[in-house]
Amino acid sequence: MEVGVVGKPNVGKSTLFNALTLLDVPMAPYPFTTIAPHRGVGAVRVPCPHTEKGTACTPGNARCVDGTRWVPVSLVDVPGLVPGAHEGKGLGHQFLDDLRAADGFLQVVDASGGTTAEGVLAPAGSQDPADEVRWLEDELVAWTAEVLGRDFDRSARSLELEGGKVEEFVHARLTGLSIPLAAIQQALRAHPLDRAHPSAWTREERVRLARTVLSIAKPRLVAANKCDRTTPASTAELATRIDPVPLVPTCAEAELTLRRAARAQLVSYRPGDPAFAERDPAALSAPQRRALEEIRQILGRWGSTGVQAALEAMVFERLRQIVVYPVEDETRWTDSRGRILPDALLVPADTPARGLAYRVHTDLGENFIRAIDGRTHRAMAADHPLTAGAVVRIVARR
Ligand SMILES: Nc1nc2c(ncn2[C@@H]2O[C@H](COP(=O)(O)OP(=O)(O)OP(=O)(O)O)[C@@H](O)[C@H]2O)c(=O)[nH]1
Ligand SMILES: [Mg+2]
Repeated sequence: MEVGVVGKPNVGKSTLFNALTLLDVPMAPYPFTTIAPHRGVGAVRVPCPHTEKGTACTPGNARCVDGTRWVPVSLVDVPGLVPGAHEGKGLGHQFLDDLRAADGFLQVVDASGGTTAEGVLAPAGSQDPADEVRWLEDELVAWTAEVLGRDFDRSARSLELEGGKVEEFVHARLTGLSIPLAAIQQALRAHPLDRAHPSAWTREERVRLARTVLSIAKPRLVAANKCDRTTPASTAELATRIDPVPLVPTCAEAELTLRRAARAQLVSYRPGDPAFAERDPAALSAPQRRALEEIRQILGRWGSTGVQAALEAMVFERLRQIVVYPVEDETRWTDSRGRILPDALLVPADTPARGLAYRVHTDLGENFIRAIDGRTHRAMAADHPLTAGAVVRIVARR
């Protein structure tokens, strides 16, 4: 699973990415600071089931802090996108190709309306952030339609001659964009297209199809960034205007400052917290104290910096992921080496038990007999849908 951080230049994508990953990719107040994609790992929070057992866990892939598991999520920060990117404007094509593997897009906008479409700073309120939500979708659609349209007529005619399923044909055209076949089936059902004759589809019909495929397969969420320069009322109003794309107000700069200050042991702060505390006020310089005071006011007004909330809304609500815990002993919740709840895995909600088995190891999936619920100790069939926080033992033939 990978989340793409996208948007026009100079809105704070890299700042948000650095805050989530604690990496150090360049950030600057001008467009095209980022010229190549950066990949990193953030984390989302879930309550750790070890608290139900009253014993500590032995986390492997996802650390556990005070009963909260921080489950890793891959992120990619890409260069800013400008209108016309699908035709190669800005860093267009290269950028779009770097997003092929992304399962969803976290679009960062300058909610204060102080950045032009090309990423040049402008007076606050002079630009409408709703515009960039619209044209970014249009760019992504145009790019998808272009990928779909490559060699379309010739291959459509050969499909018509040789026979074959139209959804598989569309799926094959979009290979590499990691779009599940089910999403294409769903999109095709929503369109009155002549399924037997794709060669007769017009360009406009292909663009409409691409738009539906994207809306199903690549959910978006808007991070209304630079919220330190806006008000809750104007952000709420923006949210209604970009509906149905959901919005979370963020202040990436504040989150980055807090996480770095926490790393340097200057403050106690956990990502997503509504507050922080200076560890040793006497150790702070006057500018540091002023910066922290400003951040305290932002937290007071917004409840949090919103950065962690935005990633979690993306992963849990938009991408409908849940965290599950495969174990080998369903009573003690341990693996073969006695480690308690070693793995916390993100999987799509309602993943069948056998799907989790495959995720752990192909052999486990292929030799699946049944799964056992670690709480009720009941057996689950292969197609039993898993729910959030499930502790599951997979029983397989050896
Ligand atoms: N006021 C305010 N400024 C911010 C915030 N987040 C980022 N910035 C500033 O916005 C400018 C651009 O930040 P970047 O993270 O480099 O933006 P980007 O979207 O990655 O830009 P490109 O890579 O050029 O596309 C920097 O000067 C940041 O300090 C925020 O929440 N509030
Ligand atoms: Mg950048």
